[in-house]
Amino acid sequence: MQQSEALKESLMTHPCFNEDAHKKFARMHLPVAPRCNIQCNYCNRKYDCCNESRPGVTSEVLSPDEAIEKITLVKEKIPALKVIAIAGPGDPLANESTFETIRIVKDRFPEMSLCISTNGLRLPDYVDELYSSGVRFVTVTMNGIDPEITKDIYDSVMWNGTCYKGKEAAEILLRNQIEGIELCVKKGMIVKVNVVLIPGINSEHIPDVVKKVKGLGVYIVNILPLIPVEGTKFSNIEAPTPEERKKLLDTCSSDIKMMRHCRQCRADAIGLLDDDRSNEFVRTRPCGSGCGPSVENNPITISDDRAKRVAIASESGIAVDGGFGNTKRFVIYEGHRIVDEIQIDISCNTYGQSHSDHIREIISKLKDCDTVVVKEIGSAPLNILRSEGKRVIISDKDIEKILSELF
Ligand code: CLF
Ligand code: SF4
Repeated sequence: MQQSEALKESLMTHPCFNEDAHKKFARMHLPVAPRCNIQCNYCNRKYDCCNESRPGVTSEVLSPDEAIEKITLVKEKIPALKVIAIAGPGDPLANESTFETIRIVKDRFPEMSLCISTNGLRLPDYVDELYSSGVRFVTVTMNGIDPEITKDIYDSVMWNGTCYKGKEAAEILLRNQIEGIELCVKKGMIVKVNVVLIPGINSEHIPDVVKKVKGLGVYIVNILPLIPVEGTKFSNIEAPTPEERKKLLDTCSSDIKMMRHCRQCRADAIGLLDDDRSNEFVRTRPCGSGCGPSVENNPITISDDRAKRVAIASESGIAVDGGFGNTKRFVIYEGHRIVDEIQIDISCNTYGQSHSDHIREIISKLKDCDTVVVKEIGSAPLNILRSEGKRVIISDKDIEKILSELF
């Protein structure tokens, strides 16, 4: 379908789809989509760290209302803001909050271009809704067009309530990616395909992917180098060299426009591609991985009613020494008295879906507690606990000190 004049204009100011725009115009990612419906073997969203910059990482997960509020703040400080995007930290189309958010953005900020980055699994189901909510830019991450190859890239695909593995999983994903791209193109949306270059797995196959997506009407292709991330199946694969990537980009550029200026940004990136300003706008900055000085010390008010039943993450029993997602136990206090102990099985705490299940299980085990004290906590559980009215104290002090301050 022909691009409308308005869409051509939006293309002029999109920093990713148009290289000339990336030094002048800014984008803002809204991290409203924590869940994912597939597990890629290179993805680990467990490490929710403000010091790390790569897709899937965010310093906080926002509710749609919080995201909208943040746009107003960012717009004031960054007048070059032209694109509002949802790119995780999970898959936008696996999260209802994505749709709620984009509907409000379209209404409140009609001057912004809307952009979505997805694995494509649910794309055929949502093309109409995305279009009617104003989304005109869609990125699909598609790492291959041969399920024999991609079965080694995806650990699992959750489809219609069933968890598929191996070639069957790869086939379902591919079928939906292709159908979704075709539907987007038919609607007149501009589609980019991201391909993660994984040495020894899909390097030789990428030129075929590029030819195929060109035939589907894709506008531009972005070949991203694998980032080997701790805790993933691909953590031991070496990242491709810049030369390897450049060679592929050069080979494929005879077929289609190639993106060469991608910065592999975070799910909460804000600003010009070369000048990420997300740190300026983070309200809380807790780190789930335990790295860096990210402990947030909440002031403790004596005689707070909520401090009746206090769960303290502590293995030593002396100090707060456990992170929310990796402690083996919470000791439960009422006043200075230990009244219970909650053991946490951390053997199933890997990454992706099982990590999310683990976090949900801990939250449910703490449902009777009014206050939770941990050494560190990721923003997703922090937000949930706070939304349940619990007080969360992040501290590494001795337990006695914490209790004296509380009671
Ligand atoms: Fe974000 Fe992606 Fe939209 Fe750009 S990023 S959703 S298309 S507004 Fe851009 Fe960042 Fe590369 Fe993505 S530099 S990771 S390509
Ligand atoms: Fe889901 Fe894969 Fe994206 Fe991770 S990289 S959020 S597993 S689609």
